[in-house]
Amino acid sequence: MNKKCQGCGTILQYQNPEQLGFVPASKFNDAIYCERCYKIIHYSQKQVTLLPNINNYIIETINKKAKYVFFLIDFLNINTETINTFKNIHVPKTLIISKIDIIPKSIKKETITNWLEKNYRLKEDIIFQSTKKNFNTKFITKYLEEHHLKECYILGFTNSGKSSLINKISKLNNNQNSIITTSSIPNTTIDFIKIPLTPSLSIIDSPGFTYQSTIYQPDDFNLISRINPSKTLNPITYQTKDNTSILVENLIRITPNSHNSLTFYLSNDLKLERIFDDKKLLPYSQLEIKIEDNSDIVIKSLGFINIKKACTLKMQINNPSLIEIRPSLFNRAGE
Ligand SMILES: Nc1nc2c(ncn2[C@@H]2O[C@H](COP(=O)(O)OP(=O)(O)OP(=O)(O)O)[C@@H](O)[C@H]2O)c(=O)[nH]1
Ligand SMILES: [Mg+2]
Repeated sequence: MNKKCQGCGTILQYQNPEQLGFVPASKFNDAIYCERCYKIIHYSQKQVTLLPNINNYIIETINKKAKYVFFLIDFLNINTETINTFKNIHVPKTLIISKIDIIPKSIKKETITNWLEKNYRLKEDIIFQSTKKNFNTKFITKYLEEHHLKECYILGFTNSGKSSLINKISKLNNNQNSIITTSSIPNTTIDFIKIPLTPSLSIIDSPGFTYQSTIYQPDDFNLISRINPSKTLNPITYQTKDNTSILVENLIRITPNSHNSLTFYLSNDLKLERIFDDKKLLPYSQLEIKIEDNSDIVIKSLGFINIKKACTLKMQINNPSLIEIRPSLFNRAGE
């Protein structure tokens, strides 16, 4: 039988250093991890892992095989792409809003749940979880025991925190330290990894779903790690006048056509700047977007911007397909 890497699930091989699963021949017999995982774990090495798009393969496998799925989405990545992927899973499932340590305390969980149910028409159970704060990490094993389930799959887009959560659960159950490789670089987990928790209970990690497109280039490790928030979000509000633009680094420029209030829900490590003239135009075509009262502009793979008043705004971004508009999470009338 093929030997698999414990860190990423891929099949170990010693024939081709350019391909996934490589281990030097001299180390092959004793190897538990592939060279890539070894370098991520011991040297925090960052490298691009380009996987073919296996989103459909994951969905088909799960819909055929799985008895139960926990699907992770973190607060900044709630959008039609992640939610529709959740909806394409046709086995019993729970939605987990992961990394809730990044959600500002002022935003109540019930508000998010109500809004998810209403705006995205979700009927499944929604729970909130943080591996970092050890919040609701026991929920999954408890759920499996109570429902007499022998195993479940943990699914979600890349970087949603699946492997970190499974390592935590494994530590809580059998005091085993991190087995699966985790990192802020996309596509860390390559294939399914089954982790036994007790003789009759297992949890299965999965390769993350990949986004159709992202605001970052796959080798821009600096931006990728800054986009991925490690601390509670500190939303920044700008009151804008005519001709005021807000820049999010050299990624986005946004210019409402009248007085307005814009609140940015993005990683604190991104730099925002208010500018009053046309000097810092970005090298992207200018879009005109009509916004209704109290809407969010979602920028997939980055976060969202709340716009208080109906307006037309100009926006520059490298990839317009990353944008979607939705009724705000903070629309009290809609709760
Ligand atoms: N703030 C915060 N960050 C977290 C939490 N859990 C995981 N992370 C971070 O999120 C990043 C991705 O974590 P992983 O566990 O590797 O994510 P994954 O879903 O397994 O990613 P893939 O294997 O690429 O699909 C890492 O930088 C983690 O440190 C959490 O509860 N809170
Ligand atoms: Mg993983």
